Amino acid sequence: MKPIYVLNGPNLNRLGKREPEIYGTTTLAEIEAGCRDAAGDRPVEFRQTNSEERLIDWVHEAIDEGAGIIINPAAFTFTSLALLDALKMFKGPIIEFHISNIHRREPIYHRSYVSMTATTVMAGLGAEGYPLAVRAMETLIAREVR
Ligand code: DHK
Repeated sequence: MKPIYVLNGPNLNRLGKREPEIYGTTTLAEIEAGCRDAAGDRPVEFRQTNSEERLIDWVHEAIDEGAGIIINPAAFTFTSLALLDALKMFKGPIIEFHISNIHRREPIYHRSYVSMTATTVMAGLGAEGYPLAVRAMETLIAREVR
């Protein structure tokens, strides 16, 4: 069974302490545990980086090895054409995930490059939304949706 890649971008390693009024107090380790629990038998590659290059390298890896990508690109959502170009090459379903509702925040957080290729977008559910994204991904994989 091919793994689901759960990829997290810059500053998300600070979850738990970072702007709790926006991102809550759940840590990335707790989010990872929730994703693995929700995935059941499905293998999960759960990663975080503050590096755009590394994030793109993991998307390339998922192109060859993965069944689906759940990605919280964080600030790269609004800046990286390179990340968009990488995701465009992925043949499986892509869930763009944001802990906060980016559309209810400052205008700089409104225009997502990733949304131009993502299968679907989940935003504003808090950290508790990650396991829901894993379950949603399983249905997208079963339906072979891109
Ligand atoms: C996380 C970030 O780091 C911000 O740059 C995004 C996103 C929102 C989140 O809600 O998970 O704007």
